[in-house]
Amino acid sequence: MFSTGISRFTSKPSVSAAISQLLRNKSTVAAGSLKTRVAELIPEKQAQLKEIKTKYGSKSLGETTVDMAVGGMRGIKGMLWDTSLLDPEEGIRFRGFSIPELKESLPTIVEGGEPIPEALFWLLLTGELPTAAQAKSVSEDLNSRASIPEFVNDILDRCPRDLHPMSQLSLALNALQHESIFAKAYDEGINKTQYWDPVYEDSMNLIAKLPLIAAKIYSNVYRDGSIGEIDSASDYSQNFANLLGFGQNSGFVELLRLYLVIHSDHEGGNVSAHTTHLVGSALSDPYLSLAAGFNGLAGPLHGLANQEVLRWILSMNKSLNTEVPSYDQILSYCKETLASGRVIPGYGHAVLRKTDPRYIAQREFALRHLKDDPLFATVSTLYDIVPKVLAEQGKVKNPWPNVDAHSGVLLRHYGLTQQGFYTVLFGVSRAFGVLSQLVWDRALGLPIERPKSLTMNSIKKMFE
Ligand code: CMX
Repeated sequence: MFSTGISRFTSKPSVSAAISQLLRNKSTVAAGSLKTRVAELIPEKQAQLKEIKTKYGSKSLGETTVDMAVGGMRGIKGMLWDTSLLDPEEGIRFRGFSIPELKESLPTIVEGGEPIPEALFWLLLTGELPTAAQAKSVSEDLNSRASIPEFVNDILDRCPRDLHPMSQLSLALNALQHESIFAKAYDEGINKTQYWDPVYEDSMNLIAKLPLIAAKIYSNVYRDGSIGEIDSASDYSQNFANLLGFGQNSGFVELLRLYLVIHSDHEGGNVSAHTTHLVGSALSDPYLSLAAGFNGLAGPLHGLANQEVLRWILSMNKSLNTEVPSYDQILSYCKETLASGRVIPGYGHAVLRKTDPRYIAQREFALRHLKDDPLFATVSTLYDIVPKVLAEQGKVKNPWPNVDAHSGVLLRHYGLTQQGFYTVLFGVSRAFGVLSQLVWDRALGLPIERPKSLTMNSIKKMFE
């Protein structure tokens, strides 16, 4: 039984009441919830930041060279990002936890199965591992906030089918900004010490609504426009899979849980995270900030690479007229790609200098669940070939695979074959990370971002 899962938007009385409460300088926090825990932690973290500024404010974090300034600010330490940290050799740690450690410690739905993104969200926001009951309370909270206004649905229905799903996602988020509690509270004069509260509310609402928006885009572009319903008793990934029409496939649901966890956060400097943080620093609300971040994620050197990887592999198979190209055939295809001035998608990274642990987590999933898939065989052969080919070029700093080299083959295995949609899935996951940090940006009172730029002449003058 399908329904649109969409309600007509009216300004909810609870929203106005929450804003009035905020204007009276009172938080809208219910006992025992994730929000309570964040509220309890804020004074401690504010004190920590104050101490860092007092003790170390005048210390140098490192040198900035001209190469760094003209080379995409590579390696410049210039941002506070507390939810995760990326080590070039080891890869990502979320609040200190590596991906294998997350798999050991976060609550799961299936015994011994994949961790769930709601649990990771608790960890990202508080730095503390949630109990299964706390993770469930987040699932329930998100389920209760999931409906989307009808006008957003109408906007999506009017999009041409060939408008890229990422553009549709960005459009929907900008329209959904109509619901921003932060924007309304700011209009009505909220005290800056309370900013984090409506940013938290907007962030929860956004994360809750993303599956309905994403599924609507998926169905409009690739199916008949109808989507399933949110089941208040299910977790986020089961609901998202239901909406997409894959909910009956338990393998897909487990994959989605893993996918949503590992794509969520990758410290602050990557394009989607940095953009969300930058735009948010102007006190643009979470809807506008995340939409901006998604526009960056939609670039082929960033999140769109997951679409590009599968497209590139499938076009190789098509040109060779085989499902299982040989080692030599793949080698020549890689060389042709480089000779034609294109990148090999899914390989390389601006910070990592080893195989991405997010790639390894997906490879382990494939070895457990789809080891005989012919496309997985090709992905594995590419892992043997591409690093050597890239290293031979002599200029690529990291020849190893990144997260995007593996996700497509997994999704395709379970029937989600439309590569144009893959970056939308990345976006739904990325929201958990960048919005967690956005709540803290406002709780810590971080200022508007404004680095210094230079002209070519001014650089010359400095050194000549
Ligand atoms: N294929 C071909 N050339 C590559 C390459 C690849 N996979 N990775 C890097 N290079 C090239 C760069 O284009 C650059 O060439 P020029 O000097 O001619 O401009 C040179 O090697 C040096 O680049 P680098 O310092 O090693 O890498 P950057 O930090 O500049 O770029 C990245 C990092 C990810 C953009 C790059 O490796 C790339 O384009 N990879 C392919 C696209 C991709 O998979 N992106 C997804 C990244 C993960 C994510 O954000 O989702």
